[in-house]
Amino acid sequence: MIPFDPAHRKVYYPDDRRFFLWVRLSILIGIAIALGTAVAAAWLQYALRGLPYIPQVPQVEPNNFAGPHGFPLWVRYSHFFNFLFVTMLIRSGLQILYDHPRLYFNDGCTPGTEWIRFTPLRVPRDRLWTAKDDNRYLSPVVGTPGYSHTVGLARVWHFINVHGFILTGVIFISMLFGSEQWRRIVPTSRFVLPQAWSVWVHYATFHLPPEPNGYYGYNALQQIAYFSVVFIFGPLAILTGLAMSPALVNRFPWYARLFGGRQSARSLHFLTMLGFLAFLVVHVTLVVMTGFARNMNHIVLGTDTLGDRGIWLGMLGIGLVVLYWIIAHYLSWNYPRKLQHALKFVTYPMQRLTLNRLNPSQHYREQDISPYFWPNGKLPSHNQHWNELAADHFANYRLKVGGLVERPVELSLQDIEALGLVETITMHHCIQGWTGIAQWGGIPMRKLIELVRPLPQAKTVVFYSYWPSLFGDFYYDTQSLANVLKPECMLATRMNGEPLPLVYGAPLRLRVENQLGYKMVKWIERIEFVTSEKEVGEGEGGANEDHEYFDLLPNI
Ligand SMILES: Nc1nc2c(c(=O)[nH]1)N[C@H]1C(S)=C(S)[C@@H](COP(=O)(O)O)O[C@H]1N2
Ligand SMILES: [Mo]
Repeated sequence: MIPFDPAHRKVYYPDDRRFFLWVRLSILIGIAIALGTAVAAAWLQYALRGLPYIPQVPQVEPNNFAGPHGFPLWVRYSHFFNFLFVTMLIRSGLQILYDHPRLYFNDGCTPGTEWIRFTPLRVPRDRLWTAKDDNRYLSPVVGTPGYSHTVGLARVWHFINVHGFILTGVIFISMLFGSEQWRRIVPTSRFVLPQAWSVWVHYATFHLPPEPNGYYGYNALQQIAYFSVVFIFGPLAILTGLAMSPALVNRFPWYARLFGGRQSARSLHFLTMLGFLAFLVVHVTLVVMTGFARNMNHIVLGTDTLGDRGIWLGMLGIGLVVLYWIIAHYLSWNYPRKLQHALKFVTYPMQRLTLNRLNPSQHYREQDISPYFWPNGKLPSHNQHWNELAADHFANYRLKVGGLVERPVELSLQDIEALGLVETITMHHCIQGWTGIAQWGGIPMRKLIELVRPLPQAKTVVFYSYWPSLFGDFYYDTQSLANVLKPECMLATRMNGEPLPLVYGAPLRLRVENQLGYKMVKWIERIEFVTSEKEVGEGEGGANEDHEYFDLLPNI
């Protein structure tokens, strides 16, 4: 247990740390029916006709076996690194999931419509319940970095490790097709399905099918399982992961629809993870049951021998993976700032070349507007000045715009709207994982920039809020001048055709559609043009970047 001071303890180690899992009944019934049918069919066949015949794999003579066999060095290393990266992706992924512990198939994330939930709490409707209130604690034994409100660092591990995962996959698949090894896992025989069924009948009725020596070949079900993991789960995890990028989805909304929507993509991403986990459990069980020492020698040493060296070296490998989890936990809690910067180093060059260049262009229709929209951030209701302004509907509000500009201004809400009110219907992506579609009315940031004329050295725009963030400092965030000049970046005064509600940021909030929600400051008090985000706060680019290690450039 990390020694937290009381303020941090409240955030990272809350009193309510209960584990809870709820799954929609219809989904449980669906799974039970599907599994039950497959098992029942197997038993029926066994009862009526006995165990189906599975052709013996020809007894292999190692010296004259013609097909691809054995486990070359690259297979063994890919196997190890894949295990290392996948487990870290699962651990950090669970931590991200626990920041919004509900999964949906609708993009509005309406409470009560989730199909699975990892929180015992129902969303109260009689008081303000923000998405951050809904966050759950995850034990560091299961998640990286563990505890609660650690999505910033969880993303660091997720996005750094995904590079390793993809690289391993690319090397493995290239080598697979660069050699004859692909024949081992790509089903080419038309008998593979019926044979896989026969193997299933064996397993489902608690029989072991005649076991081929894995050094030379696999049984049909095994081949299909390996094929699925490599060619279906892997790519699906990557593609559904991409479907959660605000920059990508706001440029190409059809991409998320390929998966049935943005939340459906998030659900599929989770289900793919379950697929990997289920595979892992079955795979390890069968490795142990069908000749543990020999199987371990295959994959660890690359030999078809019977000694126990493979077991010991394999255990050492697993130990290294666990050590990696422990080191990740240690680094997260001792060098979080360094990790945050490491992510910049790893992902920003690519983001700048690709995702960050995409111009938001969403065209949702009015009927797409979400019936519910999760609020986030605490209302500035303890700020006397804001309260007074709110009391007469912000008639006395003056937005102050200054810093490195030729013409500092103070603008009332009418002045702002007079710059040319426009409306867009867009999808909001919160770092926690939830989304919502709403119509926003306001003025493009471009208009304000034309009015105040930033000096040439002004490269960054700072938005200050009336109210503190999670740890008590004032909420602010920054944008590059280049990004606020993109289409659909606006200062919003209206939501869904009404003046901006208090909860959603009245009198004024930012909308930047190609990035995550925390960049969109609500309850804006003033705007300042500066040379760099380094001059403000702790210099990371915003309150969340300073204190929660979120990224400066969240296109993903
Ligand atoms: N001032 C301020 N602005 C803020 C926040 C906050 O805590 N304080 N939270 C941010 C986050 S994390 C999100 S997701 C969006 C939520 O906007 P919504 O309440 O309209 O959904 O506001 C952003 N702007
Ligand atoms: Mo957010």
